Amino acid sequence: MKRRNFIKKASATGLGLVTVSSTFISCDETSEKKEAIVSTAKSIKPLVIATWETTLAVDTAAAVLEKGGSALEAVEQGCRIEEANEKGQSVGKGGLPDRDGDVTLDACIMNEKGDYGAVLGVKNIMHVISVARKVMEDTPHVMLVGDGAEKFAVSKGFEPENLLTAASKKAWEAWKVTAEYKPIINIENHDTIGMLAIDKKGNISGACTTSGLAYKMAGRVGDSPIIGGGLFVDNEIGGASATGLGEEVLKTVGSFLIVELMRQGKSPQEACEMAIGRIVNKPGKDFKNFQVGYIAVNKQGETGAYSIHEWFSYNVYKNKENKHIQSDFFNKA
Ligand code: SD4
Repeated sequence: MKRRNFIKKASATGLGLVTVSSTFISCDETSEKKEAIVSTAKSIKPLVIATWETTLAVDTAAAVLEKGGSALEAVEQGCRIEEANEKGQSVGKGGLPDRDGDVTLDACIMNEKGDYGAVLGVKNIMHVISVARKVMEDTPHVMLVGDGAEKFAVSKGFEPENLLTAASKKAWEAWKVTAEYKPIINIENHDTIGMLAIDKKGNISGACTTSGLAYKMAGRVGDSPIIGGGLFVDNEIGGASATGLGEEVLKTVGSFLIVELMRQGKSPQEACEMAIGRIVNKPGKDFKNFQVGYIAVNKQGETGAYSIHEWFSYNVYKNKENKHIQSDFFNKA
């Protein structure tokens, strides 16, 4: 979308955007003049959207925003709730392990400046979302993997601990009886949390954290910690996050695709639907046996979500209300 149209559209939504000359704010490819968009603080209502039924996580993030905290702080604090929730077997402590019985976590975070940090395949550290933030803020890098990420976390004061709970160990032992793995809808007990927030200043940030697919091959990494795959944020346009079979999200660079479609003028809902379309419309794609779900938000605070199958839901905090919503989905057959 052209900058001028975007400004017009934003003004029509009552966000009270103003333009000022600036040299430090980016402009679209065609504009000769550099223009900045500054949101007037009064007009912005904080917003949070997160995958699955993550009510407490969303409430936690919303509380940060209502107190005037940043979107970045909100998504980190929100994701930490799920990482500490041992009952959620796809995130943090209590996550289902890989085939070898090791719980390995992936996470990433992206701020309103377009900075990004991620950790991949980390053992023994529960709050990997916070480690990802440290990678972003305290290193010249964007990704740390495996032992290096764990060492870095420990150097930053994170306490190593065993993440395999008795319940997850029991589930893994039951799985080992047949040791058959194929990605079947919901076998992963999906509850990877992807979260996007807009703070009172109008800034957008996002975060995503997961233990990945249950009983994955050792070393396997999915979409969740990969920029543009499980998460992407562009503070001038919006953000998107993914859950489900990471291989399919990665092959279509799903979250980046959604943000780019919004840049071209699609609503968050239309963009999520088109990104699911990219997956299911590939020739011969047997999408009946796997799930992918997307959430998105744009700069105007409009939200969208879509999945291949039903069994996808999300939470939205808007106008001081936190609602759990069943996503619309593609495969209605
Ligand atoms: C992955 N997308 O590792 C993650 C899995 C997931 O809920 O979303 N689980 O592929």
